[in-house]
Amino acid sequence: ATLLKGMSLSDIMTGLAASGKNVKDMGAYKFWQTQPVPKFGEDTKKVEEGPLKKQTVEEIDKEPQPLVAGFEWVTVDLADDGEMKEVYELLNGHYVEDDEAMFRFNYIPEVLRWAMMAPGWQRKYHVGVRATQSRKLVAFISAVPVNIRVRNKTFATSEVNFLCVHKKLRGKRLAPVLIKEITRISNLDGVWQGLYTAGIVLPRPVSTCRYYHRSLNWPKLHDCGFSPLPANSKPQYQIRKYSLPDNTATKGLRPMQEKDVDAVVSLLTRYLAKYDMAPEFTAEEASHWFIPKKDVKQVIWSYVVEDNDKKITDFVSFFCVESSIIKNNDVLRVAYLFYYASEVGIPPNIDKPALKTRLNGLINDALILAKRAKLDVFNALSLMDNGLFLEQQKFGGGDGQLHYYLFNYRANPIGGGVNAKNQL
Ligand code: MYA
Repeated sequence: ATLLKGMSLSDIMTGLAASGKNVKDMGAYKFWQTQPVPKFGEDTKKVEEGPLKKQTVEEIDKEPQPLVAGFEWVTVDLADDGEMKEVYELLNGHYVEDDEAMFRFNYIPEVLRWAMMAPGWQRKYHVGVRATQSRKLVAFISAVPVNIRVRNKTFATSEVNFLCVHKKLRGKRLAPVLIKEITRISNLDGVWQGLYTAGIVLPRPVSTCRYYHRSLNWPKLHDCGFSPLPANSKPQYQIRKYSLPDNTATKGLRPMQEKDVDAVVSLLTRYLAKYDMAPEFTAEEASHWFIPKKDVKQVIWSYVVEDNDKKITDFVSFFCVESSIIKNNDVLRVAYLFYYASEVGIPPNIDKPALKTRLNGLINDALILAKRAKLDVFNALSLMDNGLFLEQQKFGGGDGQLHYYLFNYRANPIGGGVNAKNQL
């Protein structure tokens, strides 16, 4: 999973992946068929949206399920540098890889702190499994609270991320036990819905996006095998194609500061209103997710455009997650487009040509700023209004997909063409 992104539909989403290459027959999902999630093949007509299963806190087990002999549950203290290092090392060695095992996410402690210690975080949601004898951390799962709006209903969720089982313990059905434990902990807090993303197909995505990539440092991407040299091209043509100006062009663009938080929340809330699924940000959350922490390695970059009347008219943000290049011990510094908004794109008065021009300007500036921050490639998904700039900004379609899931919530598909209201 990647972090919660601009989780919203657009007119360019690729549709549901119910026929994707790695879909199993429903009966083969031995665990997922027991869980409150929609199944493949059901609900082909429009459904009433809402929870699938209703329970009360009294019905929930007060203790975790026992683990197999030799292993025990722990809560991990991410405020402790030693324990943070253990989580970092588990993920660095065993977390998500691409299909060809060339790259593996390298979530550094600064990013893990940003992702898992967001407003409302609680230590009990940082769940680990240790080998009783050696004390080694061998599995992990986490969640943070997120309020999510699906069409006109907003509800509390646990956003689950960083599910990881040590390579030597794979295939032993430990993942379902971790998922049930994070569900139990959420339920005891009165949280009944979950939100998560994964590269694999599970029953059943509410939406599916494709990854797009824009080179910032073509020679490095070529050397590590990320970007092939196209037929009939030469390295210098690729370098020229992806070259960028030294300076940004949008008048009034500057780094977002704490004093901008309320204006950004207002702008973003009004902008996200056009999508069928989006998180709701409080000022505290916006400050956490968008403003870089002092004195630590920067993980988030956020910019606003301030006009002559000191009004904030636009916002754009991206974050960095490294990937280890497995063959040579180097890392790729990967930018991910995060949230953005513009006054010209707010319903019901969207000026689509003006929005297209504005977003192309803002994203081009984001590319320049990411390059200046020494990031190697800029990723974006097929969501929000990204279709208005991906091609013009020289993003190319990747082979990765990201599936979005809701736990214990029945929802109609969110994606292009499904609901005319979603189309710009
Ligand atoms: S997505 C990132 C997941 N992590 C990785 O891909 C890292 C590398 N891989 C591993 O560490 C392991 O392969 C994992 C599976 C841990 C993924 N999401 O224990 P097993 C099902 C959900 O024998 P292992 C992220 O972090 C699989 O279909 N289920 O398998 C978001 C099968 O079930 P079924 C998954 O390979 C996580 C069962 O597990 C995933 O040893 C959101 C096999 O178990 C997956 N990514 O371990 C979790 N991968 O038989 C759900 C496999 O039915 C949260 N499986 O096919 C739900 C909401 C909960 C909160 C609710 C609040 C109310």
